[in-house]
Amino acid sequence: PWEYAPALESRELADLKPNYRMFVGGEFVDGGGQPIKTINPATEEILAEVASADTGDVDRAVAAARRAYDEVWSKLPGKERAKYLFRIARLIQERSRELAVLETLDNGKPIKEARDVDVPTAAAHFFHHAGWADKLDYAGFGPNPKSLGVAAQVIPWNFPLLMLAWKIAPALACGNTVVLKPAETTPLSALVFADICAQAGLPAGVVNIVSGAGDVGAALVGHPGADKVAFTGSTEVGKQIQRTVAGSGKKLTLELGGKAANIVFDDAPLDQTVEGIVNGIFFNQGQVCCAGSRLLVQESVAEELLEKLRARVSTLRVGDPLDKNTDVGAINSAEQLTKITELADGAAAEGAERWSSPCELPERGFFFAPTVFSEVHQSMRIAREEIFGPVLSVLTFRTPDEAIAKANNTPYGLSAGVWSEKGSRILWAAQKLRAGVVWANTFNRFDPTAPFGGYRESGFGREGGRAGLEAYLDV
Ligand code: TXE
Repeated sequence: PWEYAPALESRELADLKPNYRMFVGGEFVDGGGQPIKTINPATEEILAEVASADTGDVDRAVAAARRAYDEVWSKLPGKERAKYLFRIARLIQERSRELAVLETLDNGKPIKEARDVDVPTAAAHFFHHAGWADKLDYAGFGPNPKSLGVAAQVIPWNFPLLMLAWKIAPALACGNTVVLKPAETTPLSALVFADICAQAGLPAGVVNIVSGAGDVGAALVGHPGADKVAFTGSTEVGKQIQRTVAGSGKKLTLELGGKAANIVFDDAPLDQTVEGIVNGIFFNQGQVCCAGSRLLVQESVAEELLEKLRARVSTLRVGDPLDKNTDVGAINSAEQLTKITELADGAAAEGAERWSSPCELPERGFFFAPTVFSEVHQSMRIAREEIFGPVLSVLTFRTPDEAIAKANNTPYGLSAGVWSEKGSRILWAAQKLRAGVVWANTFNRFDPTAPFGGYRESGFGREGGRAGLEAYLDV
C-alpha cells in the first residue's frame, strides 16, 4: 500500500483508489469478507478499498500470533524487543508525512492535528515503551513479570494511529503478540503501520492487523486463543465485550465513553481559559472520549466568559482538513453526523439556548458548525449523553461543592479540567473529581508517561506510564 501513499497527497491521484490488504503472519493478504470501501468524510469520495476478514481470517491471525509468541517473541530478551520498538518509532517519524496525510484523508481531522498530535504522539508511545522493554524488572511488579500471550485489540476511528500505538506499543514491550482490528471507517493508517512492521523486520506474526466491521471485532475478542482483550470504543460495545469475556480468564481493559466537565472558577485567567475550552471541545471535532463537553462556569464570570468564548469560536476556520490553516475538519461518518445533529436539535427543543459559529460549511462532506449551548440543565440529554461532536454545553455553579457535585453527576468518569489561579483549589478539586484524568489549567494533553483511563462507565485499566504496563503483564 505504501507505493500509493505519496500519490495520496494530490487529490487527483487519490482517485486511483488503491487496494489495501490485511496483515496476517507477516504477509499482506486478502480477506474472506466483503471488502470495505473507506471514504474521505470531507468529500464523500471513495478513498480506497480495504480487505475485510471472515472468521477463518481471525483464526489464522490468532494462530499466527500464537506461533510468533511461542517460537520467537516470548523467547527474546527485553533488550531485543526494545530494538524493534525503537525501529518502529523511528519509521513512524520517517513516514510521518505520509501517515499524517492518510490519517486526515481517512478520518477528516485537520492536517495540523494529524501532523502535530496524532503522528508524533504515536511515535512517542513507541519510544517510551521501547524504553520499558528491558526494564520491566524495575517497574515495581517484582522480578521477571510474565507476558500474557496473544492480545486481541479493537480500536475506534477517532485517533486511528494513536489508539493503535496505545495498544500495540505496551503489548509488544511486555512481550505479547498482537491481533488488532482498526475501525471500519478508518483502517488505512493501521495497514500502513503493518507495512512499517514489515519494514522494521519485526518477526512474522508478532503484529497482525485484521480489518472489518464489528462482527470481526466480536470474533476476535471472543476468540479462545486470545489471552488478553483491550478495547476502546462505545460504552455499549464495551459492556457487550465484558459479557463475552466474562469467565474466560482473559485479562480485559476497556476505554469507553465520557462526558467530561471543564470547571472554570471565578479567579481563572479568562483568556487562557477560553483557549483551553476551545481545545477541549473542538479538537478533533469533539470526537474525543475525554472531550470537555460540559463547561461548568462559576456564575459571577459566566456572562463575560461566554462572550469571549463566542468571539473566539467565531474565528475558528472550519472546512478542508487538508488545509494547514483549518481548525475544525469533517465529522468522521454520516452516522456520527446524524447522532450529533439529533442530540443538538433535541437540546434546542428541550429549551437550551443554541449559538453556532457563523462559519460557512463546505457543500459536500460531513461538517457541523462549532456550537455552544447555554442555559443547559443537568436533566437535559445534551448534559448527560456523550455527543462526540463539536458541541459544548454550558452549565453554571455558585460554590466549589456545587461544581464538584455537578461534575460527578454522570455515569462516566474519564477526564475533567479545572481552571483556577489557586493551586490549593485545583488539588482539592482533583481529589473530589471522579475522573481518571484531571487537567489543571490545560486540557487534552497526552503523554506516554502518564496513565490514561476511566472509572465507572468509562471503563477500567490504564494506558500509558508504568500503570499501563500492568494491563499486559501477569504481575
Ligand atoms: O463505536 P463502536 P461507534 C462513542 C461515541 C460514538 C459512539 C458510537 O459516542 O458516537 O461511541 O461509535 C468495533 N465486538 N465512541 O459505533 O461500535 C468497531 O468495529 C467487538 C467513544 O463507532 O464501539 C470499531 O472498531 N468490536 C469512543 C470499534 O468497535 C466491535 C470511540 C468501536 O466502534 C463490536 C468511538 C463488537 N460487538 C466511539 N461492535 C472512545 N472511547 O473514544 C463494534 N466493534
